[in-house]
Amino acid sequence: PQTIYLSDYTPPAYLVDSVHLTFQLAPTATRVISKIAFRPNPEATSREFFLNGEQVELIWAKIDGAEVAPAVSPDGVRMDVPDAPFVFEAEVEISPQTNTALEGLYMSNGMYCTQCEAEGFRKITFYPDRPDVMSVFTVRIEGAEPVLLSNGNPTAQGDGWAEWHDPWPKPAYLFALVAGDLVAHPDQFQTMSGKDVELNIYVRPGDEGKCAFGMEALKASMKWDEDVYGREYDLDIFNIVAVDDFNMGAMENKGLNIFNSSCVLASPETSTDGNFERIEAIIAHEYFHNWTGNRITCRDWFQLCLKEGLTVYRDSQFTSDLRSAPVKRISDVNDLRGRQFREDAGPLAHPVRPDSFVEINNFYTATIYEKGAEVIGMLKRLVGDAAYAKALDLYFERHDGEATTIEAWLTVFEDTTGRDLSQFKRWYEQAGTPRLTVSESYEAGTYSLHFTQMTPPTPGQPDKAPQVLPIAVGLLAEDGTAVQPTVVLEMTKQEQRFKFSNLESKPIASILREFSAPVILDTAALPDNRVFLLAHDTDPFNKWEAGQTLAKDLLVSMVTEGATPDQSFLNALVEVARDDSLDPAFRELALSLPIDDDIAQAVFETGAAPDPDAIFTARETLKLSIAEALSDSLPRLMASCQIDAAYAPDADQVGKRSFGAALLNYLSLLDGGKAAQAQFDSATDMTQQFTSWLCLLRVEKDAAATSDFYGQWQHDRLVIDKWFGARIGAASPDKAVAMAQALTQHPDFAVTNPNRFRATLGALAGNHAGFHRADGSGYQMLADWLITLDAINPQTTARMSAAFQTWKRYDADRQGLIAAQLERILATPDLSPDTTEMVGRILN
Ligand code: DPP
Ligand code: ZN
Repeated sequence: PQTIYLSDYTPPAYLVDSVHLTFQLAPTATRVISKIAFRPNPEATSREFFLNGEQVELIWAKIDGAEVAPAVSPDGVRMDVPDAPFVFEAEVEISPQTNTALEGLYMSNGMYCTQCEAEGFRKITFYPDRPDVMSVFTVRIEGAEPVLLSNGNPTAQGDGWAEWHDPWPKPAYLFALVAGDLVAHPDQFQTMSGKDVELNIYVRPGDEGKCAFGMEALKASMKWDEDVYGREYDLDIFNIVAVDDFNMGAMENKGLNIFNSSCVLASPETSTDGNFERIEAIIAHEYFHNWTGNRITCRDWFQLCLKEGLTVYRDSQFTSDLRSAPVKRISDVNDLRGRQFREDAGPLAHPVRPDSFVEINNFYTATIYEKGAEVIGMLKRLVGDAAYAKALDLYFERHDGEATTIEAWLTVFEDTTGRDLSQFKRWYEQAGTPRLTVSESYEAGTYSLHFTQMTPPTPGQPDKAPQVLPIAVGLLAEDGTAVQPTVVLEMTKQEQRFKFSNLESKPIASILREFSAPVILDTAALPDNRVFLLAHDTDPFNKWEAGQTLAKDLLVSMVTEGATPDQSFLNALVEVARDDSLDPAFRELALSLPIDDDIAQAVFETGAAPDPDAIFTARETLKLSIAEALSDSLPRLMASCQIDAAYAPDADQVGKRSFGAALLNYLSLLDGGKAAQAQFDSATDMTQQFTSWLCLLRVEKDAAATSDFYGQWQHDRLVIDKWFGARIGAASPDKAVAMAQALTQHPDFAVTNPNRFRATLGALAGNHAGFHRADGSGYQMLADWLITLDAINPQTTARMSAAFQTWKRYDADRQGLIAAQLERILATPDLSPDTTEMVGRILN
């Protein structure tokens, strides 16, 4: 496999003015006839004419009507062309039915669908498959399927055919086609300028009842993007299609979004509150791409964060506006630390804008998405809300219709604010999570905070320069009143001191409020005020953070020093749980302990090798202590979570149910699952049913509930994914591998379905102590299945191999066992470039 470098970018040799495609659909012999109008690119440095094409059989090709015989290689075709505009035509044959990689045109349950990002279009026909070649597409589909869809607006249709025209120039990665026996859930939306847009969610017959929530989320997204960013929808129709076999969550193809069915189908009976929230966020995300991604796209794949970081940032703003901003911020930071900090700390660390890649599919990462969004949040914090809004207006005005770069994005902010963002740009260029150390001093009414920043080396980047850090700080008095409301300190040097004067007494600092920069904050040199901050901080994020770091430090000392749960921490936690002035959703987050993987990382950072069993035991012990400390309050608190209204996945109800589930979890440790069984038996929505079943699984009182759950839901593949995942995820460490083994033998297991594969093998990798069994059986099982899957679906295999990225934190025996499995994967004949790149990076 070949490495591609950002520094090697050159403009395309030829540009495309229009594309006409005709699809004659047939499962193993689809014909694609293309007619593409090319013209030489005046900015090009070469006149070589090369069209990408993989697993595409050329039938014939013509230039300006005359048949030609191009040089065909496994990755495309080359030929001589006129030094003037010309028309290239070709007919090719492809086999959607046997396309199990799910890239290009493939079949899922008898329906045709596509996935072209990043480089799937080259598996459909010969084309300059790069995002900086944008063109207008006209598509004719011939097929027996009742529903035939493509991008843009429908222009004509008849029996067995349909034509579509997309007036907006787009790169090939945004092309989409769907054909199948589908039913529509229709609606409409009137845009801010009064245009009517037809909306549809297309699903397989039987799923019609699961579309209403997604449709409401779509309309809310359309309205929000008008209200907040002034962005209006630009076609007559917007279609969403649900597909069962899909590598990603969803795809923002112009006017025809294709969704993993798990990310759009929802009903109260089959979906949890968490599913509803995720669906709402993903629908918004894909819709928001219409402007940030489609109208303005990326020049090359190194610029992926240009659309993904910004669109994640926008969807997080949307969720914060619709639901609770503090709750959203806390869950985003949890996710960032769990996935992105992990990536940044290991062999897969890469900058938000990478300098090189082998397989771009391996760079749809937490760094590009989540850290990419954090960088935008920091930029907004530094320039202020008004300047951010002005800069975004300018961005849309200046770059509409272009394929552009991070440089162009930053220039918009420089032109709007007059700021020099050259140092800020390091956030895009330097990998690794900065460590921020703070100490304090107080003298004669002046309080100083002294910060030092340091970013550790990452692969290929031994030395790091200081980054711009917006550090939000507030000061509190001993009685909890605010003496200094939140201010943003702008740190630019490696070491910097900030002063607050005219104070009456020494204050207590609340640092990095709202998690104002994605750094690891070390407060060891400050007095330990965390119990105070947990009780008094007015910043919800830091209030939660105080409790989390207390819990994490306690768990680490339980693991490494045999400490026992600390009474002052337990009392403080109970106080928060009992504080009815706090949002129940916040109280649930405060009561949640760090997951085993976080504790393992924290143990590793003390210089010790984490013992997975000891971590599991410590966490169980602390849970029981919290349960006992809470026991007197449980009846009242659980009663306060009762909901009398009909089920709705709104913030208010969700908060009560999630707090109620946390309380039920603790109660199960005391009553052996009695209350959980009662809730399971009477549950009328999936959230209540699933959360009570999880409690039963954890106290191993699950046998009857597990078979009832399966019996009730065996016809519903999305619920059965939960059934697979929960049984493996909640299995005790000594049983997780055996459970996963048993479930891969289950008739409902399917290696070809990414959702089911992730629900099974992903759940094994997520069961920390189970996966890291000392005998290596967890490692071996995952490696076996990754080898099997690689021949079927390289993209999902490569992504899931990241489960091994933390291997160097463990003891020498475990490292040896993991390395042996990674070597075994790498030695597999015909291993895909995707998996070769990932496993190779993890090993080195
Ligand atoms: N579909 C993926 C996303 O929306 C890749 N663009 O993030
Ligand atoms: Zn996206």
